Amino acid sequence: MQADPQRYTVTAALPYANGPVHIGHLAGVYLPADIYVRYLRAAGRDVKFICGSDEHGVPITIRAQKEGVTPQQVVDKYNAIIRDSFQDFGISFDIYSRTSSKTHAEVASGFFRKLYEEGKFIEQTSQQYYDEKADQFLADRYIVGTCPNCGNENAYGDQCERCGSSLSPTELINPHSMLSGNQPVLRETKHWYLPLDQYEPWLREWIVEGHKADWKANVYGQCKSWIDQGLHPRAVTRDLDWGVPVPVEGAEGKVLYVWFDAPIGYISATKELLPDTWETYWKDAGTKLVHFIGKDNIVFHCIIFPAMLKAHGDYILPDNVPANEFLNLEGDKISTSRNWAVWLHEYLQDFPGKADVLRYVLCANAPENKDNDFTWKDFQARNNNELVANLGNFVNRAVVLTHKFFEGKVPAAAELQDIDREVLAQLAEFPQRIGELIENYRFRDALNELMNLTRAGNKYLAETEPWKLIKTDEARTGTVLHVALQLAAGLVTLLEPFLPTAAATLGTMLRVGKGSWQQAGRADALTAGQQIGAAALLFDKIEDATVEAQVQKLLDTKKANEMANAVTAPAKEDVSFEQFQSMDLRVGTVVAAEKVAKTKKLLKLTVNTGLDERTIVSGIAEFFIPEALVGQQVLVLLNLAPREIKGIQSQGMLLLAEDADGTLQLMQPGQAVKPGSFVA
Ligand code: B3M
Ligand code: ZN
Repeated sequence: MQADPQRYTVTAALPYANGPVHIGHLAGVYLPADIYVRYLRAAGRDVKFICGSDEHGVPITIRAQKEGVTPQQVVDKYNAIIRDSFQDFGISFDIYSRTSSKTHAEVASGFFRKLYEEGKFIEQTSQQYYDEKADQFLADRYIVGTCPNCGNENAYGDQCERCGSSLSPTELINPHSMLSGNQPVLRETKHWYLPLDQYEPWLREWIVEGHKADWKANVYGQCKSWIDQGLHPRAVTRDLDWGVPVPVEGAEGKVLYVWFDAPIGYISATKELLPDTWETYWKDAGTKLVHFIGKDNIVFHCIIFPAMLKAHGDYILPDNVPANEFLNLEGDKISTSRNWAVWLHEYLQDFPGKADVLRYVLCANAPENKDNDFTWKDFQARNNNELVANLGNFVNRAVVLTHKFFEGKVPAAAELQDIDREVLAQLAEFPQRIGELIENYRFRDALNELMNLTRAGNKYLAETEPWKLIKTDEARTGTVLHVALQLAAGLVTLLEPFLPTAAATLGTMLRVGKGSWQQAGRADALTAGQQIGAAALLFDKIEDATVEAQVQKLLDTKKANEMANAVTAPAKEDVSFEQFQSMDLRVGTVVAAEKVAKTKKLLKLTVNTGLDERTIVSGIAEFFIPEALVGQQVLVLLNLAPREIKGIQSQGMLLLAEDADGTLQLMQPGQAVKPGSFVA
């Protein structure tokens, strides 16, 4: 680990501009990166926080095809949505760029050309699937066929989503092109490969030996297992018409592989931000480079990109790559295609002004070392019990009592007692303690420590009871509130990396700006006699109904997915016309209905069939209120042999439509007809 760097380059994975961002992205990558950077800034370090949209590659062209628009339209749309979401959640990038920028095309092609000219690539021809009708080579994702392992007929050329096995396109049985539906043919094509095998000894030394101690166990473990399995040359170009064109002769119709150009996007974005000094942030050994990513990006950032940087020769290597595990949602894997996600832009529509609450919950429950689960119940509990009852309550009591007893002026501290000194001593320790945790990428623990500080503040107030003390000892009450206010003022700085909006509101309340991290423990931000601002609530309670509505939204999603995926049952065998005619199907009218005692599903109906009034027992109790059925017309199979159900003679059967999710509806004539009319 680089000990005392002169400056930091901090990057966060470039999200594909093919969809909005959700809580999993925020929790796994952008929030920890933002906390880290905000902390470094407060500690007075020189840091640049770099991100942007990843706008190339097959994910974009597939989305374009699905939406019936051009790739450019796709990236324009989602780049704007993603950029706004990050801004709304206070992710404080110094630049949020795009890999479709002109600078990026120049930097990425320059990078490729240097490696090409220095003979760092190997050229190889191979057979790849070609769609003769669409007149193009097919990326893996554009080929569907039957999975050789599980028989799924919709497996992709790179993966079967049903059984999870990874595939190559030629393994698919009966492959066809997603573009034309045609059977693709194999054609020869030439590509450039980065010979990762040549970098294996160096990677082993750099990672396996060099970063065993300071990289997170999940990151280190993945890298080691990749290296142990042996590395192979990897193609860095593709046959595609969307991307950075391969800048050499004889490469018409080819672009840089998206995972070649995207990480270079970090460099181009820095160049856009700092046209004159960007090189110090990428080439000077005094710079500490840190990549925040999700776990599915580890090999690209720890093996392939470093090998590219090494091959190039001018660049520094990452000091750390703090990748997180995944966040699940209500027990299920977050999934864009199943719409199983809390989308950041939708969250803010439902919880306006509550970006900090989500930041808090996602950090407190971050999937730092294992996959974690986000639930709305936990969200509510953390807001109500931790933000409102702990943090908000402490600050509010200090500020309100100061207004009540001292006209909103910071009271002077008289002689300090042990209890005052203890709480101030705690405050003094916190900046360093929290700072160290942040520098070690332990954001959950850091936030937990911060909450320990506000817990200590609450305990202090509960023990000193200034609201009672005022009746007997005004000077002592002043001291207590002085101490409490200094603690609150320290929080303005310490809270800021985690909850920037709350920190700013608190700063306005106390009329102090955020100070330097190192001085946040000094308890001298406020001077006796200084006027403070009005009390404002930092957080408010989230009601049951509010989170229940969110859970309902997810249940609706689940149901919609089930409906969409439900398979229609296969056709039954033919029946003769006579068989059909033998069934006495008629319209009847319900004249009475009641639940069958001690059953969940059964209703006892009395139906006027035109011939008689008879009893029919039907399993529809979960879907109808008995009273609402009275007067309704129904279709009845009259000559079904009578059966005894729960001791009741049922004479006939109601015809019902059963939806894919099992919901039942009555079959009814479009307009009222005379009971006893035939259904034919
Ligand atoms: N766009 C993959 C992803 O969004 C990819 C990251 C690029 S970082 C250089 O997960
Ligand atoms: Zn399969």
